[in-house]
Amino acid sequence: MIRNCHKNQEANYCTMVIQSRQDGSVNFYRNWKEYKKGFGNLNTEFWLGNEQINRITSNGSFELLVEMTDHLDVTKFAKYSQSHIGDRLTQHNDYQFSTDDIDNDVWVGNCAVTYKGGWWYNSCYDSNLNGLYLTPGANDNRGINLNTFDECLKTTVMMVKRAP
Ligand SMILES: [Ca+2]
Repeated sequence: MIRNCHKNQEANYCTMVIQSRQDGSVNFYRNWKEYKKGFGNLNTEFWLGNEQINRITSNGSFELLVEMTDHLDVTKFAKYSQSHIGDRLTQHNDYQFSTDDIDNDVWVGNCAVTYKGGWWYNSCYDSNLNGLYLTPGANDNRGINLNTFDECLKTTVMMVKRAP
């Protein structure tokens, strides 16, 4: 499940799935230790773990691909490139990872507590893919959000694609 090889029209490539939200069956409001080790169920929802994500992304170039659907079943993809060898996803854009018990954001409060997730908050977010799993129309910014969607999201899959 974690390692998926996709065939698309451009090329064959393998990706490592690092996060999946599908149905709200797993609680993502967790502490630093749990985000470090990873949690959830590989068949439904999970966070692979910052330790493993660091290992995957600390050596060489990679791309982060995110596939998302909202509650109207609109699907979008986002792609983030990371070309600097040694940069780590968990320090993406110099935004440090934060959880309810470890506050590394630059805001005076703790974004992870306010927005109920573990994430690369700054002050506080453009995305919140580990936020609360909410029902449609919840109008609640603690949900699973990306700035390009009006509504909270129904599903997300975050994938790391290593450069060849
Ligand atoms: Ca803070």
